[in-house]
Amino acid sequence: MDPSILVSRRDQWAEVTLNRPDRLNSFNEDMHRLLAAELGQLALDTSIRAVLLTGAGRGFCAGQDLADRMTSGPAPDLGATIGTFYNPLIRRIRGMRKPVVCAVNGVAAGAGANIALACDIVLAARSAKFIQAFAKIGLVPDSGGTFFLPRLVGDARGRALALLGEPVPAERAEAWGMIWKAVEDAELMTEARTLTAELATQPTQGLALIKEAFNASGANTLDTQLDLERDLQRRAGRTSDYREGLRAFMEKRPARFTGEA
Ligand code: T3D
Repeated sequence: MDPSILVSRRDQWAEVTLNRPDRLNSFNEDMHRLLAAELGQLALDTSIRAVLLTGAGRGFCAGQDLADRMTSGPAPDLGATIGTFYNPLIRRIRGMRKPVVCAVNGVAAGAGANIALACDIVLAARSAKFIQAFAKIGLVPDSGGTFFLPRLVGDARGRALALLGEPVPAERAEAWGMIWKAVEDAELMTEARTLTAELATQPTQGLALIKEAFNASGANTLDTQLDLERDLQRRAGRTSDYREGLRAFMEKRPARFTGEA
């Protein structure tokens, strides 16, 4: 049987594919464990400077595999799976000290939608759609949905999407600021790979500090955020990539960033 997570290492970046296409890449425990292990390795691997996440087949991810929840016994503790698998996944993506690009190749539903929204830059095929499917089965948006949605699209839209479970087509997701860009289906992977490869040549430490600033911004006051920016800039200013960026600018040549601290 094919592994439920595929990892392909390219030139300084890696492509991670959710690979249970017959179930629209919905998550079971095995897939969670594999993804956690692979992302953990990629996070530590300094030769990998950007990560692309996508799905195999016609969908990106339909969230939890609901077939695994059909039991005749006592109700499973969903809080336990959220705490064990989904929350660490979202923290892993947000906390990864390199950019994570998501190529949403088809429907992204339930936790699948919010895993996409947790990524740093989201591209979606024009035919893709985002569905907060939780309410339709009596659940609550998880995997950061109630955090990301109001911040990305505002409370009115976020709330309605969560309560109604209405699909948001990729073009509307772009227009609402939920994602970076909707692209032609046939161009999605080329565009996503080009973007990820480009990010992998950039000042990786500086990009990690930018992530850190944005991650903290939602909970900070302006004063706290200004102080954080000062501290992060101090760290950025000590990197070799900053020195290279300066030199390249002055010498009117393209910078050669190494991504080293
Ligand atoms: O449980 C916990 O641990 C708590 C955590 C929860 C996190 C969550 O994500 S809860 C939300 C779970 N997801 C959903 O509720 C979405 C369910 N799926 C759908 O609503 C629809 O499938 C889609 C809107 C995503 C796509 O619709 P469509 O018409 O394009 O495809 P389809 O025919 O419904 O699905 C294709 C196949 O995938 C189908 O199997 P079949 O009939 O060909 O054998 C379908 O059953 C299967 N599939 C789709 N989603 C899931 C799934 N199988 C298991 N689990 C799924 N989530």
